[in-house]
Amino acid sequence: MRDISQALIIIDVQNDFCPGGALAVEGGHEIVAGINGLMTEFQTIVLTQDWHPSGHSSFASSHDGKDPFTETEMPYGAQMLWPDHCIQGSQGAAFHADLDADKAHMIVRKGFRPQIDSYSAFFENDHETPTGLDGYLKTRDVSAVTMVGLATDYCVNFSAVDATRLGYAVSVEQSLCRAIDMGGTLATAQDGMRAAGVTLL
Ligand code: VGL
Ligand code: ZN
Repeated sequence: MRDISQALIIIDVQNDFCPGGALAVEGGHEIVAGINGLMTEFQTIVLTQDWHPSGHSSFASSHDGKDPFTETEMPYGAQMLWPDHCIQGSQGAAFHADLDADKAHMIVRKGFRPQIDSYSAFFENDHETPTGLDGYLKTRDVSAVTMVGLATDYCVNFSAVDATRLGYAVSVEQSLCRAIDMGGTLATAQDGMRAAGVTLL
C-alpha cells in the first residue's frame, strides 16, 4: 500500500473514449484491468468524468460550417473542436462498465460550463477557473499524484502539467494511458510534460 500522501487520479475512463464511443481512443478499453489493479495500492482514488451539456461549445456541431478535429478561436485561446461526446447522463459519459468505479473516493466532473472546455482535472481551459480538486487533495494532505487514463495527449497531459504547477510530485503511468495522437500531439504532450517536471513511467 502506498503512503497516504499519494493519490491515484484516473482521467476520463468513459465509454465515449473507448472503441465504439463518440470520440474513441484506440485501445482505450485495454487499460481498464490494469487501472483496477493499481487502485488497490492507493488510499486516495479520484476519478474524473468529462461531463458536457448538449450543444457544448467544444462540439464542432455547435459551430456553423466547422468539422470535428479542426481548431477555432475561443475567448480563452485556441480550442480543438470535437464530435459530440460525454453528454451529461448519457451512456457515453458513463464510466467503462469494467472500471471499479465503486472504489473511487472522489469524482470530479468537468466541462459542464457551456462556454468553456476543461481538459485538466484542476483548471478549465482558461487556466484559471478551478475544479476544486486541488483543495480536495491538499486538505487530505496529498502531495504526490499518479495519473492514468484517457487521453494521454489531452486530459492526462493538461492535468499532469497543472499538477506540477500546483506543487505536486507527478508521475504518469503511460502503460495505463492511451492517446488520440493527431499529427504528433502525443510527442508534443510528452515533451511538454517532461519539461514541466512530470515523471513519465
Ligand atoms: C478529452 C477531448 C475532449 C480527454 C475530453 O478526455 O482527453 N479529449 N474532451
Ligand atoms: Zn470533452
